[in-house]
Amino acid sequence: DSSDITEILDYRKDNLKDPDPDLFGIAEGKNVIVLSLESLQSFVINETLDGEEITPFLNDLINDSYYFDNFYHQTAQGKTSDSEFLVANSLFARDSGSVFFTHAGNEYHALPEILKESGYYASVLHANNKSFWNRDIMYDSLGYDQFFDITYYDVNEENSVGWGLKDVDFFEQSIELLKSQPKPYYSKFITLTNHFPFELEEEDRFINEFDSNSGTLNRYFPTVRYMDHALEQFFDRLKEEGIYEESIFILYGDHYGISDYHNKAMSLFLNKEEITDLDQVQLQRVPMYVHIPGHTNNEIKHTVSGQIDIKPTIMHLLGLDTTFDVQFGTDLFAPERSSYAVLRDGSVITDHVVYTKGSCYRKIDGKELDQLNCDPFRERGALELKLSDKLLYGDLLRFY
Ligand code: GP9
Ligand code: MN
Repeated sequence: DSSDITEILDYRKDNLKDPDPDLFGIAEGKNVIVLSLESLQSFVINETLDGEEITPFLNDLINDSYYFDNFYHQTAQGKTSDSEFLVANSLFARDSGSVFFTHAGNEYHALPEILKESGYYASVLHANNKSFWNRDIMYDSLGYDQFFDITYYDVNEENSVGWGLKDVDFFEQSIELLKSQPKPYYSKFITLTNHFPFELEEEDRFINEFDSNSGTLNRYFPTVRYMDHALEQFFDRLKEEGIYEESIFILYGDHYGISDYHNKAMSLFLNKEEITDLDQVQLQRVPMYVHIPGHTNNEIKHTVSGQIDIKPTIMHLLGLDTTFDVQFGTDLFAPERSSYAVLRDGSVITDHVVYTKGSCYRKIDGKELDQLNCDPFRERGALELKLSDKLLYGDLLRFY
């Protein structure tokens, strides 16, 4: 009943963190362009393969962005849709199955809806069937005005590979759709080419495949490189169109692309003897950028964080108060934020320790520690997952 939400509101109140006053409202009235980057993991950033940069554009972008190098995906079986849920609500998605299917009828107070209340137009651009992941239903619940699905794109044999429309063509065809919208807008792009099984045509291969016993990992590098290229072209086009200067950009990897099934090949790439449970957690880091054109105080931020922190971050950048919004994340720029992330399986990461699969590790050297060193963080993680699940399963925002 309605009293159930009190516990959640109390927890939220105790953990509220004030925004950084220098950044609060810095992007007020600007378009927000969110780029959900398919299967992009942090281990490729600033790395080379056969002497070639894997992500040259994304590497350069770090220099004029806030880049978060300890940022984790928090998804489970719902993959892309889980990341969308986390970003829209600052709530956890389900530990199994897909919340987009099971709880599309819930009451939410999601980011698109909130931004609409502030005069924004909210949309998603993604060249797939609208019913995939039950998006057409869920997007209504989250408050989107528009879903530019596959029917808005010209998709044919020549411009498709793997799962569908190639990223370069997707972005190019999206320019007109973007321009058709009222301003300011909040628009999320979901890329597709860097999706398992990472298929690519010869003409789009700008880097070699890796050489290991995993065809999946081998093919991953050329498709990541291709996505990086598509992003570069997209930014160039946005500059040509004058859209770039009037927008801010949030870029993040949606979830892992390479599962632990490929650990042997992964250890070869990473030059490690083996991939430990600690390494496995660290491999769940995904790139996260806040890029504000014209902004100069950029830096690499090491705060441990995750996708659940994106909603409060965007709200504060736009000058919106989050005090009364039910969120389990914290603004990435909040000076008092605790450096901390909990993954959907209950693993917890801080600056110094990682708790995973029942063990507590010291990050710096991988040494297994006494559980006491992780207990407070493990308990906090378990509580947050429990409260978030309670809200989800009880549809508790109905009472708020
Ligand atoms: C499908 C795309 C990929 O529309 O978002 O979904 P995923 O398999 O990554 O969850
Ligand atoms: Mn995905």
